Amino acid sequence: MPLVAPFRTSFGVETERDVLLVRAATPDGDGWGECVAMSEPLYSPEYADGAADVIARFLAPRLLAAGEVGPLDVARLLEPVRGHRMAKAALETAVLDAWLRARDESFGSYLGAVRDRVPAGVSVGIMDSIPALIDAVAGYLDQGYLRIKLKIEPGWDVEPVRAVRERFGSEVLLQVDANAAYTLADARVLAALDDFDLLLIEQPLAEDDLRQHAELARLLRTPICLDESIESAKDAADALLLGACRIINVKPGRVGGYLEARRIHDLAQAHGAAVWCGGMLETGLGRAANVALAALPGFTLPGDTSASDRYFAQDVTSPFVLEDGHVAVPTGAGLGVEPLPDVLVSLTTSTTWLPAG
Ligand code: SMG
Ligand code: MG
Repeated sequence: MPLVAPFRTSFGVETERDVLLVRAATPDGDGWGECVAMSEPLYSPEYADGAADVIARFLAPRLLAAGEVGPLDVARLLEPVRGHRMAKAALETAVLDAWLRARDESFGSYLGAVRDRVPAGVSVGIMDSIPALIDAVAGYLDQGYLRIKLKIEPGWDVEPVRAVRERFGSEVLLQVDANAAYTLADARVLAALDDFDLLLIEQPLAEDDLRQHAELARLLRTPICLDESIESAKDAADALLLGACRIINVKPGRVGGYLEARRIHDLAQAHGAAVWCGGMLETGLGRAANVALAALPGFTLPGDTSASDRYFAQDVTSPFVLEDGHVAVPTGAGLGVEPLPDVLVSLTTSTTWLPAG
């Protein structure tokens, strides 16, 4: 799916989204899960073709051999396979969606949503120039986005943040995301961001640098938020207790599914830490579940849950739209959205059916 504009981060440029969808066909009806792995293993080790392979060869066969499988069984059945959380999450989501649709219950209701709409933030890529960045941010603020996240990397950090603060004022909710592009040796540059009253700095150091994040946290006033480092509720507990972060970006794909994501929410709430819902350039299918999750009570910061038109001219589902800076939580059964059949057909490049038995 072509993106409406290139999206540049510290690890690369995305111009299109290579989407892997899982459809669980059950006697009670279908369910859908979107795998958030990117086409290349740059954000994390998983990538879309690899996820399709591990699903077809190792994960789906375990579910298909297990007979009757409910959503609470999936993680346990897939546990012997190491890693591949994004692939596992897509399977669990598809099973959960089919199960909820059969029970006529929505994702939001099942997960424990307490709101019918969620505040929307937007993630703004690294640009070629500061004027181009200012134009992009102005466009998003005009549309009503309630929080701006700037992607940063060494050489594109203090100046763009200063420019956005100077142009749009101190009221704008502003945060940055480094996607692991710095080391502890950059602590002085990162501390210079303290002047700009940011909500948080996301994943400044490498994903396996929990101890270094704890050290960095002592040198900064701006709260550290972890994304790539948190692959499970166990990681979240370690990070919070170590002082490696005060805030967690919850991405269900990164942690193996919505049930583990909810555990991180519960744990963070008990710990008094804020969480927010991240994004992986999802289609409407993944977005529907993310928006439902973001409606849980502990999601106290706006998420990267933008409207469909921030990503795609034509979404796979009917589009999520921004209303008054918010996105509505779907209320229909399961995800509450379906793939539009013609759009799905026109975008599909390959399909693999894995029969039961
Ligand atoms: O879905 O709006 C979105 C993208 C949000 O910045 C975003 N995601 O590290 O948080 C992150 C990145 C990961 C994907 S970048 C291609
Ligand atoms: Mg991030």
